[in-house]
Amino acid sequence: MSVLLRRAAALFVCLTAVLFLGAPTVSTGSGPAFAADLRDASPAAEKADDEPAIRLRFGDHSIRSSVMTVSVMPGESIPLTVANASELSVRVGPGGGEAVPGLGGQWLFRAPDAPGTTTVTVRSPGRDATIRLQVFVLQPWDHRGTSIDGYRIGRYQPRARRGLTSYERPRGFVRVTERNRDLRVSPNFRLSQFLCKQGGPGPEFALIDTELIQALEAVLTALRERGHSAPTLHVMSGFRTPFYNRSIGNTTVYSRHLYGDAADIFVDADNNGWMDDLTGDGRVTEADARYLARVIQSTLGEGGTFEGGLGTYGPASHRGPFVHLDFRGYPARW
Ligand SMILES: [Ca+2]
Repeated sequence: MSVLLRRAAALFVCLTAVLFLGAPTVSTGSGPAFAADLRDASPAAEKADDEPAIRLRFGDHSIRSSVMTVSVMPGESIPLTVANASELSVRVGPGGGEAVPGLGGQWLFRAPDAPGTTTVTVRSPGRDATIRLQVFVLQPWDHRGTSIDGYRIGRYQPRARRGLTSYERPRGFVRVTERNRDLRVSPNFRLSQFLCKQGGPGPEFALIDTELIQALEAVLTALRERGHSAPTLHVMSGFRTPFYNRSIGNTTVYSRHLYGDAADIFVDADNNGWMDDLTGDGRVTEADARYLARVIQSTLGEGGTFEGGLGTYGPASHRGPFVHLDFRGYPARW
């Protein structure tokens, strides 16, 4: 997102917060009815199996799965709207936070003041639809020092590449615990699939990006439509701390893995730890990675409109072919 867009979004959040001042503080209930919405007329045939019948916006994100993850800062207020349902129930917890109904069918979610994990469940009885948001309340970090609670983070570049907000230093991290590490972050993915490989004896920290997870779900659906019945995608590498990224020999200081919106993936329906033969030619080569990249490209944006990174890699001695996907904010192909 451009700086201008980001400022507009910030202004919107401020204005929304003003609208909500003085609203009653409740965690459940029904929002006011929406005016008729032209977008209601979109054909149902475009919907994927997992796609819910209500269109939920949580801050900047349009939520496209019945289960999705979002990350927020402690105490942060995020506007929440559903464009095509009048009767809504919004439930928060048990990890804390609250949801307040406001004007024009909007709700305002206020995150708990302490880092941790909570949920927001939005239900429309009229449309028989439910969306559950897994909310990670990030542990704030000011980038002084190089570790949090003994977990090595390393250093992020203080200057955002190209001035893009996507390259600004993370405001905080998901604190990974035994309780949340296997949480389902979407219908077909778990938090544990995206954690940094550095591990450690103490607490771990991570970043997980909503748009990345939504894209992986969409790609999985597209693969299934093409007859590849994988239960999930194998994530070879998701989040990496700058410390870990350096330790495995990477010299790039702006890798999208550091920002939590990159994944190195392959299709592994037979679960043998290696890319499947997607092209059906009896061999597993870079052509299979290119097949996957084409599916990703056509799912995320025809004609090169996808504003992210997409690259293929052929097999090496210790691993098979794979595809790198990220949400850097501008198109890059290799
Ligand atoms: Ca092949």
